[in-house]
Amino acid sequence: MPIQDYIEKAKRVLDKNWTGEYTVPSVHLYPHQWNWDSGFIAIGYSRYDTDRAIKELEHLFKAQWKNGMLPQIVFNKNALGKYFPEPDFWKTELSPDAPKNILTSGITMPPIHGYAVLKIYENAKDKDKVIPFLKWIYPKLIKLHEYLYLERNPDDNGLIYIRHPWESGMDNSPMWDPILERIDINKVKIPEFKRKDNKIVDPEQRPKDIDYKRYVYLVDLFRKHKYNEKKIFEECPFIAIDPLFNSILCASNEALVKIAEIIGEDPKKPEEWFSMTARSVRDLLFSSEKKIFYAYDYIEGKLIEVETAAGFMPLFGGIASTQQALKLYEHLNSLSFCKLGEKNCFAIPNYDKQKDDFSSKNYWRGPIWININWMLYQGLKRYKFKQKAEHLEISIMELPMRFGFYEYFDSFIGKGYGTKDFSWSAALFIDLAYDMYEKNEQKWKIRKVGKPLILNLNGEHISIENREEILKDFNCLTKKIIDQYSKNGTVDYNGIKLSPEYKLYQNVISKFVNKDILSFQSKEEEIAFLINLYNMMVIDSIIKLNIQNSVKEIDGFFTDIKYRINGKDYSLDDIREKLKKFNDPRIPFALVKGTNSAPPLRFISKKELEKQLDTATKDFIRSPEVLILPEEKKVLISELFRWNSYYFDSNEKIINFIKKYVKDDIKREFLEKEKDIDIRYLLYDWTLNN
Ligand code: 9WN
Repeated sequence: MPIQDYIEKAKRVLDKNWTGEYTVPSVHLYPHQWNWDSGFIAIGYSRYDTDRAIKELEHLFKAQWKNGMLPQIVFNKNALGKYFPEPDFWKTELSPDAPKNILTSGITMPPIHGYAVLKIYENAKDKDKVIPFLKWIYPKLIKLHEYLYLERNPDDNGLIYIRHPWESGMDNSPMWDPILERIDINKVKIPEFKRKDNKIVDPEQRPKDIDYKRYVYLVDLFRKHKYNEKKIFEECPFIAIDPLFNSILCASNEALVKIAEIIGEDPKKPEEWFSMTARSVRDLLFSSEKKIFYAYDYIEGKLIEVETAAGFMPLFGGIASTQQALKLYEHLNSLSFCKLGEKNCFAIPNYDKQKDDFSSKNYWRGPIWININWMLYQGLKRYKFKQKAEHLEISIMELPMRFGFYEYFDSFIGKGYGTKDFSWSAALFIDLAYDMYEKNEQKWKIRKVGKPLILNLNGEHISIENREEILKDFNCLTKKIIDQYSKNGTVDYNGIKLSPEYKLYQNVISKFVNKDILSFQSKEEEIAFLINLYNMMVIDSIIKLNIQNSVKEIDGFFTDIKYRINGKDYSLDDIREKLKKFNDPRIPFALVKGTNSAPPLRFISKKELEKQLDTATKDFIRSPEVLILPEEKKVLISELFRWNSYYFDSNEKIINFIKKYVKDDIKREFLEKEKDIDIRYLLYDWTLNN
C-alpha cells in the first residue's frame, strides 16, 4: 500500500520529537511540551501506539495548575535557553496555583484534550486497557473545564474568554489586530526581551516585533498580578471570546459525556456545559449577513468583524444550527476560503484570501494549517458536506506527502513554511492515512451465495404491459428511490426496504423475466438503463441478502446474484461486460458498488447522460481516490483503474484520462510534461455506504 511509506515517514517525525515522556512540536523551534499540540499528537498516536498517546497526556496533565488551568507550555528543564519566553520570564512561581517543581507558562490553550482522550479509547485495540487511564484523567478534565466555567465565564452564559493571543493558538491572526492595537507600545512600558523564533525561521513567516511587544506586555501584566484571574480580568486590555476556543470546548464537553458513560460517572455537568456554550455561541457570535461566526471583543462589547478560519469552527463543535451550517458552507466554499474546483488552491487558508492584508506565507495571517483543516474536515463530515470534506481530506494528505511535514503551507503553491518535521502535521496525517489504510482490512465474515440466486422471480412474470411501459415504470421508481433514500453518497437501505416504491420496484423487475427489454433505440438509452440497472441490482442484493458491512461479505456478489431478463440470467459482472461495447472509460465511475469509495449514487437519465458521466468521473478523480504528487513524481490512484484495465491498459491512458479532470495548474502541467510518472494503487474501501 503506497500510503504506508508516508505513514512511516510521519512516524519518524514523531519519533524524532518524542522525548520519552512527551512529544515536542519541533526540536529546534518549540523544544518543550505544548498544550493543544499534545492533544492533536495524541490523536495521531492513538492510531498505532496507545501507550504513547496516554503518556503524552499524562505528562501534560501532571502540570495542571491547582485551580484547574492546563498550561500552554510545560518546560523541559534540560532544554532551557532555546525559546522565548521561558520560566525566568513567566515567573509563575508567583502564583499559589502553579504546580511546584514543574515549570510552566501562565496561560492556557484551546481545550482539545477531552476530545483526544475519547479518540484514544475509541481507537485502542484493547479498550479495557484504556479504562484506568480514563478514570485517572476524567476528574482532571472536569477540573480543567470547571476552571474555565468558573473563572473565565464572566457573563455566566458559557462563553469562555481568552486573555492572550497565544491562548487562541492562532497567535497573530488578523482577528486579534483590533484588540491588540489598543496596547499602544509607545505609551506603555514593555520589559526588555529577546526573541528567538525569528532567528530559527525566516522572519517573513513569523509575527512582527510589534506583535511580540504586545504579547510580552500582556505576560508582564499577568505576572504583576501574580496570575490572579480576577485582577487580570479587571486590567487586561485583551479579553476575547474566540469561536475556535469555545467550539473546541464544546467538542470536548461532548466527549466528556461519552467518557462519563464509559466509566460510570454522571455526565450531567459536561452535558449542561455543552448546551450552555453551544447556545451562546449560536445566539451571540453568528453573523447571518456575513455567514460566519466572529470573535467578540469583551471590553468594547462588540463582535470583531474579521473573517478567519476560526469562524467556521462551530461545525467542528457540532454547535452550528442547520441553517447556520448552510450559510457557513456557502462562505467556506467561496473564493474567500477556496471554492471546490477553484484553480490553484489547496485547503482552507486561515484568513479570507480576498483581503488586502492576506498573506499566503505569514503564520496565522493566511497560510494553511493542518490542524485547522483537520477540524474543519471533521466538522464538514459531521454536517454531511461530503465533497468539501473530501477536498480537505485530500489536501491534508497531499500537502505533507508533496512538501514534507511542515508547520504550515502556502495557500497557493503549497510550499511548506515555518519549522519542518512539525509534530501535529505528522500526527493528523497519520490519523487520516490510517482511515485509508485500515479501511481495507477485512472486518467481515464471508458468506457464500452457493448456487446462482435469481432475485426477480417473485412476481407474476407475465405482464400485459409493453416494454416501453415497463421501462418507464422502472425509470420512474429508480429515480424516486435514489432521490429519496440516498444523500451525499450514503444510502438508507432500511428506508428503501420499507418503502412503497421498493415494493412496486419488485413488481416491475419481475416483469423483466419474459420481456425483451434489452433492445434499445439509442445508445444513450441503453447506457443509462444498464447503469441504473446495475446500481439498483446492487441495492436490491444488499437488501435481500441482508448485508450489513460490505458487499464483500458475500462470496459471489458480482457473479452469482442475477436478474432474469427475457429468459437469460445476468449478474452484475455481466452487465458491466455489456457496457464495455460503448468503450466509454467514464462508465466505471457511475457504477456504484454499494461502497464508500464510489461517487455518490445518481439516477442516470438518457437525456443528461453526457453531463452525468462527466460529473461522476470528475467527482471520483477529485476525491481522495486520486492523489497527485508532482514533487514526488507519483500518482496514487484507486484500484478501480486496475480492475477496469479494459479502458486503462497503460499508464499513459490513465494519465491522459485523469488530467482532463484536474484543475490545479501545477498538477496538470506535471501530468502533461512528466514522462516518468510512478503510478501506485490505493486500496478500495469496500465498507457499505449506509
Ligand atoms: C506560542 C507550538 C505552538 C502552537 C501554536 C502556534 C505556535 C507559539 C509560538 O506554536 O505558538 O504558543 O511561539 O509562536 O501558534 O498554535 O501551539 O506548536
